[in-house]
Amino acid sequence: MIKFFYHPSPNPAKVALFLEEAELPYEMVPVDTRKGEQHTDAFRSVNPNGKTPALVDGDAVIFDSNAILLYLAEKTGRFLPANEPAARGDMYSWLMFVATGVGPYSGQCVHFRHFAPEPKTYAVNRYDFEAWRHWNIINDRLSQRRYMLGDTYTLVDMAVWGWAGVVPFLTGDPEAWEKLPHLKRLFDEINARPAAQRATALRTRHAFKTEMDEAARREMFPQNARLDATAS
Ligand SMILES: N[C@@H](CCC(=O)N[C@@H](CS)C(=O)NCC(=O)O)C(=O)O
Repeated sequence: MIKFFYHPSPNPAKVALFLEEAELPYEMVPVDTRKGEQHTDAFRSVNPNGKTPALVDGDAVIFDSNAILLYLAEKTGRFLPANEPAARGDMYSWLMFVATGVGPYSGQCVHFRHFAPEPKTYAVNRYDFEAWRHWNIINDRLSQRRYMLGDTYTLVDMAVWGWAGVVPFLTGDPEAWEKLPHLKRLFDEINARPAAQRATALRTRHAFKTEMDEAARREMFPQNARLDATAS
């Protein structure tokens, strides 16, 4: 049975959605990152990068959410576009756009807006700008087609869905959804799918730590130890 190393956050969410859409049997293995479980030797032997999600499927070990989506799509032959160069080219481009742009800029936007110490005006301005720029590109694309790759729901929509859920939080803008109506339309459509509801419910299957207290900050932001050492 597939082992799915999970934390209730955007990158694992996309993988949960794929597993549920494909109705693949899996065992959810909680990795409580606010308690530092991503730093254990056991988890590092699965994902040397020490982040969720990760997957073990027999002798295949896969980490990084978008790599896992591709792995599962190839394994099942599902949620992929047509097997011809133009369609596959589109898929790789948009999947990597989410992997290398949407995810990292959104994540840094959350970090600097909500968790970084002052002064942070420069960093918030940069990451807010880049996050909006990426989300607007997705919104524009979705203004012309139902799904990211056209008429068919694919793994790229799942990748987008994982991060879309935190758009109001990461932008800090209560009107974010009004500004991204086409993204909101896709987000609502996917949320209404039974698989998305099961994927979302996964977060309630384990009592994950929710407080971002000092101990959680130490585990999540280990770089701060260097600042403390410099200050003392
Ligand atoms: N590129 C990785 C990023 C993974 C990632 O940043 N995961 C977050 C949850 S969304 C995490 O586990 N954070 C814990 C930490 O940074 O210590 C992916 O797409 O899977």
